[in-house]
Amino acid sequence: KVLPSWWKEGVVTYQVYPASFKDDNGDGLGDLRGVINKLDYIKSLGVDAIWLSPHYKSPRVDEGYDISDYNDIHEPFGTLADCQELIDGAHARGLKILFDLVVNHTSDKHAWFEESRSSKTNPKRNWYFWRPPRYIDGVRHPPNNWRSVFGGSIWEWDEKTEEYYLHYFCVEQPDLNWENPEVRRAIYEDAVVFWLERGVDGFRIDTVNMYSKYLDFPDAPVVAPETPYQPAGQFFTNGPRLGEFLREMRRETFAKYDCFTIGELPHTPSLEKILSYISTDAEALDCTILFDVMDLDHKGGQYPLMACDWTLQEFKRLTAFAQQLADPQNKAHALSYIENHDQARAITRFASDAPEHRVASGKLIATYLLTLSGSLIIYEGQEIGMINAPKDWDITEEYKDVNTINTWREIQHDAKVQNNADLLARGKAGIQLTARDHARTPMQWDRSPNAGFSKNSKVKPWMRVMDSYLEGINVADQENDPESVLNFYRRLLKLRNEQRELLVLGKFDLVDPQNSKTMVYTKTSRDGSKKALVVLNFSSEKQPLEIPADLQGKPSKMLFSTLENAADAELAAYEARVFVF
Ligand code: TEU
Repeated sequence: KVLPSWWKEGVVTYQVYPASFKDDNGDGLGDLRGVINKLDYIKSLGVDAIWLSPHYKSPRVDEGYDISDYNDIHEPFGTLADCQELIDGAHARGLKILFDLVVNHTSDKHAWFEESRSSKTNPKRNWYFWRPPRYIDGVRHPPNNWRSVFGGSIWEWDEKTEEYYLHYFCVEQPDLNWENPEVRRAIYEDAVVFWLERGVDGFRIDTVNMYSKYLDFPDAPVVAPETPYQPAGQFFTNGPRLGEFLREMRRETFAKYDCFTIGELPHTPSLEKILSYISTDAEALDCTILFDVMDLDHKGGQYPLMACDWTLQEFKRLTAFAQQLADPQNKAHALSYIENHDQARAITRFASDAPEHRVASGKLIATYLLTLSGSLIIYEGQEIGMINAPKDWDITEEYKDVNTINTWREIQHDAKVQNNADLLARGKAGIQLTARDHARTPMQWDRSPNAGFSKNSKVKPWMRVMDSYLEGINVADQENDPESVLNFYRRLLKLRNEQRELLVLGKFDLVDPQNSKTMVYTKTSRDGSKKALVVLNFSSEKQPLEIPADLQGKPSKMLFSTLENAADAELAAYEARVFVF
């Protein structure tokens, strides 16, 4: 049966991170009632859908990506009834709503795992991966040398049953055994169909390419000889049975509903591989979250959050790569984003958060994202130009993410052992630039205490609020300012709809791949009759405006500039302009 598909021509989704969006009950943690009360605000932006990061029952070791019951709500966030009200409230406003599907792993407090770990003969023992130790010179070692995403071995020793269990992420996030058909059935029923039946319009699917494991768990090559565990992202992803699992999940669940699926595909650089999951022929996923642009400033290396130099040329090349997915001949669907709950703020990373450049940078980032073809995700706070936490925040005191805490502990330890002050300084700088915490500070609503995040002005929010709410980075101030980043997002989203042919569906072509200061591209309508020219100055210096040769002399109109008085042949610092031909 062919169902109508609301997302096929591209939709804009607003991501809500429930812990940090709006605290209605005054306990210092955001909640579902807070989201419900802000539905009109979300609608006013001009987006089509909401993606809600996990709100399920969870010990929140990894902020809800460790789920202990797929059919219940994290108590401080609200109840099942609140959740239904949120789904219905979104629908009443013409918004679709996507939930987060986290089924590579559960929490160690999930009833399935508690049974699994209870004895070697428990019927759920093989719902997770259990392995005996390997002994080297009589000493007990984990079955292989892979390093977990958040540090340490991927194997955790269980005293009671004397075996190791597998966890790619935290110790508290054991990996489910997708090889077992009973497990797959339970996942489909509990985590997927349960919510589709309640009206959810689809899922953003967490770490979707980790379901199928390389069951022999070979050792990874040693790239960091001074530590016992080695980065193994390549081995975590795209295992032999992945395509089969994804097709089965779609057949058994998604295909029966008119829903949209966005799957995270880390460590998947080849177009062919990506298309094997998301082309319409693949019948697996609808589109993907890629990581290449986001990893640019902290890729690889021994410590996860260590920053590295990046170039605008690479940024452009990777954007162009991802935009190929919007090309009809690939029979796929493109999805772009530049922020989410795992990413520090884009203004700080890719433009400038200096007070004199912030607003321009926020509009530059908006112009970049909102002129890309396909679907988009905008992350809460991005629309008001939120920036990274200030450098004077104490890491141990203010940063909460398990990834940051573990990484910082490791760096401090290694720096001490090696008497290496440079390592410590680089580690700190990396965290200040790229830690996930920067995206997780409370949303800045107005100028009242705690930026209006909590109903209770006396409460200490679960994460510190950034003082930048007093410097104009808050919703209320920006509502009243026609030139604010917030109103710019609104205008540009409207323009994107008016110019769908070019901005949503057009063919993307880079004009100046080698230029290290500006990013220039054209968007061509599918019938070839119209073109948009997007010009972005990613530098703090003026740059010449260069119209590509084939467009020179053709009649054109400037759709907008992010600057009030755009000078003809010169781009101001961080200015963005869009023309149509
Ligand atoms: O993240 C997927 C992922 O691959 C991470 O390794 C990501 O690169 C990392 O967060 C960077 O520090 C997803 C979720 O988005 C993330 O919040 C979860 O922590 C993770 O899965 C485990 O569920």
